[in-house]
Amino acid sequence: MRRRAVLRMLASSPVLAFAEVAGLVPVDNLLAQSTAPDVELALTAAPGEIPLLRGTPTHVWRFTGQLVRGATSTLQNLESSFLGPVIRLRRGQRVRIRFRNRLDEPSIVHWHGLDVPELADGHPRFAVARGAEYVYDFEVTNRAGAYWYHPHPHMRTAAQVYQGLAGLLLVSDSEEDALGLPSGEGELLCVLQDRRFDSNNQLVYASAAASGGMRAGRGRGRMGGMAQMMETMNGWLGDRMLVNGHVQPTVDVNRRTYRVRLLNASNARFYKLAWSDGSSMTVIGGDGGLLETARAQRTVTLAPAQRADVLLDLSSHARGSEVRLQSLAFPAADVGRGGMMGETSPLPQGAALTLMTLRVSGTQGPRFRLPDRLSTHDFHEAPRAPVRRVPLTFMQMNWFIDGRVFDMQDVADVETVSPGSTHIWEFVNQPGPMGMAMAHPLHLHGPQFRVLSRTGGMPNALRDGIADAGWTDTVLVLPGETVRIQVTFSKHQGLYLYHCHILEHEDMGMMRNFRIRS
Ligand SMILES: [Cu+2]
Repeated sequence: MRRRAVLRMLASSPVLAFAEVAGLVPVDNLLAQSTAPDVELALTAAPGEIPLLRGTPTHVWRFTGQLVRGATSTLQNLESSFLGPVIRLRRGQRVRIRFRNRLDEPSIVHWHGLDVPELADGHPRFAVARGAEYVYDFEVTNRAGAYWYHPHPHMRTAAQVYQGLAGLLLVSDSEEDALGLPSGEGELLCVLQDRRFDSNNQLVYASAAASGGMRAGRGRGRMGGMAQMMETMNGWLGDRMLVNGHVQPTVDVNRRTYRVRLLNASNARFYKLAWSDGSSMTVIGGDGGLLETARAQRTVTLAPAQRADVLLDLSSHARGSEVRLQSLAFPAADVGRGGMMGETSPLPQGAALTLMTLRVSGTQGPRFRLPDRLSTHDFHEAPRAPVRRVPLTFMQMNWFIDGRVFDMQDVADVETVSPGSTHIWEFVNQPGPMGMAMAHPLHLHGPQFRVLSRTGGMPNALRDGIADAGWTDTVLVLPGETVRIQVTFSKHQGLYLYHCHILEHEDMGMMRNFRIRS
């Protein structure tokens, strides 16, 4: 038997899965006997401290990485940031990641956007306790693109990400190499987040007080329980903007073309991104890598978990000029809300924001000439694929997917599909009894999918910035809209998740399993 086949067999064995979860068998040792990975990392989640604001350092939870095997360029630490290291992988690499949990609560890591075997996907039922490890083995089959990683434990995803646990995972391949896109200093990685701080520079998060999850005395809100509940229902918003873990940074740039790789790693905030000088948002890629051709957009709408790959040409900008990355104002109602109470967050959805400032120096750098064609997509519409209608609703003070909420093991018949099968899922964002609805970014674990159509809904300021042009893993469904996606499910069998990526919604149960089974 070939070594790869042995690995697959081991990885899909239910006995091994149980043993691994129960910590009975050193699974990694078993696997190590059958094959050696191209890249091996250790990734540890632990409490830490970061000087974020003037004065007292901020307590955070953070991933730190160690390279065990592979090129030194695999891990890139972001300078004095709470974010995890940027993990750079190549398509085709076999990867082993040893996750070590040093938090006082269970956790597990999900590789957002990657199509990996069930045991490597980070389902909450695989969460490990403090002191325990979980070993991931997978092969990178995704196209080049900006993916990311974050915890996925039951009902604690929002709090753990908010405390700082997230990082970029960049995949490259030969198709992307051939373009010669700006790299090195010509590549600006921008992880967008919002946070709220107390007067002692500590993170404030609502449900921490309710669940007791955050360490005593740290970052507790002082609001009433009802207000906190409403905020959680609508998604927790911060009032300070962070890029790569820095509060509204100013970055010195040269007169050249930049590849700006944007990730919205906020729990709940939506961005309507634009450059302050009116420069075009030249979009070359989204969640699932490069588009076939570039698109010039005035704005880019980025819902939680979504990515955008954008070119910015500063080659003719004047020395000393500044370009700010902004989120333009839009009506809060365009995101919507689930509660009946008024706005309680200090900086509502749709407030005009400055995320970072680029300060142009006199140094001239290379200008990138955009090719007519960026990449080739192997996509064909499947008009005869089965259609599943998936209503998104607000009832009984909770968010539902097709009338159900999350249950660790539960899968409905309509949520069971065969490996490699193609389906059309139609997300219908139905206003509730009081007309209440919210924009939900729906994420499917596993392969990237395509948006076929977007209909209905009221005029919405966020719609202009939605491209629906390429491969995606998180589709924004605005209030009142019906969005059809075509998805070809993974060849890997097992239990996977689909959920809203407003992390408070996910933790409230706006998440379901789907099962891939032949
Ligand atoms: Cu949602």
